[in-house]
Amino acid sequence: TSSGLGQLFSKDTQSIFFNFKQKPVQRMLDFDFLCGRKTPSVACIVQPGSTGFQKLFFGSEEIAIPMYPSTAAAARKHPMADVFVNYASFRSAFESSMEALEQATIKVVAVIAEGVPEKNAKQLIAYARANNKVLIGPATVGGVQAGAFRIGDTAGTLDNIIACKLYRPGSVGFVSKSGGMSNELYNVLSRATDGLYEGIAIGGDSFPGSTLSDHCIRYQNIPQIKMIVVLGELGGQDEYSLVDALKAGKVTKPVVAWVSGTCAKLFKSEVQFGHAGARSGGDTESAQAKNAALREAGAEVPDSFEGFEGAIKATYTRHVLVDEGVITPAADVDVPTIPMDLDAATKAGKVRAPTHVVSTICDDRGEEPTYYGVTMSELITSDYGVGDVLALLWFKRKLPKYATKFMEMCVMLCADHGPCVSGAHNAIVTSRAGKDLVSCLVSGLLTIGPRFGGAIDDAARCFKVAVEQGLDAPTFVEGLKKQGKRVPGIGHRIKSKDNRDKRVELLQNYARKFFPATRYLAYALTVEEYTLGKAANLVLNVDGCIGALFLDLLSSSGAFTQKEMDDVISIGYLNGLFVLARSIGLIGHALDQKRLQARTCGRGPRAGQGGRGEPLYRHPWEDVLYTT
Ligand code: Q5B
Repeated sequence: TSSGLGQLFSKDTQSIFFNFKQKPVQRMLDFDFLCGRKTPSVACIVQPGSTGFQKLFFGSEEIAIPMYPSTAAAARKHPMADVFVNYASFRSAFESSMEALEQATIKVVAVIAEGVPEKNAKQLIAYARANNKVLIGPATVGGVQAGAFRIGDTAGTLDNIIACKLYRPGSVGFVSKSGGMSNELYNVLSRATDGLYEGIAIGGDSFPGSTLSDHCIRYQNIPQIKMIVVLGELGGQDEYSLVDALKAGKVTKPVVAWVSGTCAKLFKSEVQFGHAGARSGGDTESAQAKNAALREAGAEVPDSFEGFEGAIKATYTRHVLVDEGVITPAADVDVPTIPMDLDAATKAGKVRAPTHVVSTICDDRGEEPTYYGVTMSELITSDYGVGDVLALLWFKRKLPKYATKFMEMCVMLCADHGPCVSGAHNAIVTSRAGKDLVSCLVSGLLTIGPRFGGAIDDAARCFKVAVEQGLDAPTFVEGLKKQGKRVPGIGHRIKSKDNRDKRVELLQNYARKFFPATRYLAYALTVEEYTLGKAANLVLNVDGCIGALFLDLLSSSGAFTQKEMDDVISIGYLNGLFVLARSIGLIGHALDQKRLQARTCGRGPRAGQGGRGEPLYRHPWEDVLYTT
């Protein structure tokens, strides 16, 4: 048993923290700093499947705490860390605690999870006792040695810790079942005595890893503890082991005790309080019976919880300790100020910091995300389409249905134009090089530019200026020629006067039917008429058509001011339509290559390339003119 044990913790104690939770680890480190510890009390973190480190604060300094995938690895690297703080869920608390108990270097295991099956708790208890280890919990907040070491969230906020003077040791050993009530009692002890030396919450389960008497007997062995305070509760028989220890003289230091739950007698039927073990059972399990037994065994037991503080104070001062010189009350020390986390300080209105990012198009913080104020539910129930989403996220407004339908048409018609265009070719070559989908997509997208697919914005810019300046087509085209520039939106590698681009025809027809005006399109067609006089392939291409029609949409829909229209064109929104659309096709081409089964290629079987999909692409020598 742990009865032969004394101190569990010191100012040098280090722990292994299982299942990283940022807040409790940071709280342990903040406590360290408050106590003036030189080393952090968390030596490392165990996070199954992870390695590396976690960044946390030790005072105002940022430190990196190493992370290991298993407790065995952590214990090997940190043999001095003899406390295991287990924040695993109730589902994995048993396995992880057992693994910790099996490590020779780990002496104390605190299991925070509630709801650990009693069968598993009993196995852990049996193993711990057989191996002279201390198990705290399950269902515990943990424990604290004032001025030295804190388990997880024990004792609550830093304000509470400072108010209760837990940053320096007092003379009282405290043990309770409840973690929440421990906080209350640390407060009481700071008022009624020179404060806590060590406090343990054994947890509220029916089978706690260590018992009230285990810790009282341990406190008997710790010279700095001059008196013991115990807070039990109804249910179970644990308090009777303390009665026995008192009667057997194993605990001779003054004990002030109270067993809460006396009100259970007022209920006609059995009652269960917050803890799994806190239910009124047989008579001996009642708070009244246990209080009487403790009183009879020599503990100081008040008549009610209200009298508890008075009883503690009386024992501390008059009856036993200060008056008889057993205790020289602990002197107070200055506590360092722990810098507040920026988050907390901001929430409390104590600091203001400029934001680094501004976002005006969406919000994902509320109950449901919104696109420019429109909730996901509205998007779905009101039959919005991709064009409406583009209107909200790109143009920050709702647009009429004919406009959003037009954008959807652009996306649909530009989604693909065969495997031979530069974007698709790149995606195919990349896919055949065994690269991942995103690499294939990106390599294809990177070909989009002034020659391929990315001429929409420039076409819109040029047609806009030409119309605003009243330039006729010849002046416009020849003006660009003088500058050595091609007309954006004009010309195609395979389309021509006699082989028209169906996409351009479909878009024009739609706009003529639904747009309030199509004067920019009309202008672009005069340009086409002129350039076709030079060469048959100098047609208005899909980029030029979309550019001209978007000018019509912006200027005639009534949804944009002149300034907004100017912004859309000068910023360059419109190539986005081609990028978005062609991503669909590029992904298709990349997947297509990967899906194709291994086959025999021109130069014999595809040996040594492994896996499915088309083989690595190599351009044929015959197709290269070597001129070196
Ligand atoms: N010339 C598109 O040229 C292409 C001229 C011109 C004045 C022009 C060319 C061009 C402007 C950019 C543009 C979007 C490179 C095209 C698209 C998406 C796609 C693609 C697909 C899909 C084709 C021959 C003679 C030369 C040139 C002159 C050519 N264009 N003059 N203005 N715009 N257009 N891009 O056929 O005197 O002999 O020196 O840059 O709008 O990308 O399907 O493939 O969906 O994926 O290679 O539809 O037009 O002609 O370069 O041999 O030039 O015509 O100056 O004159 P070509 P080149 P000269 S849509």
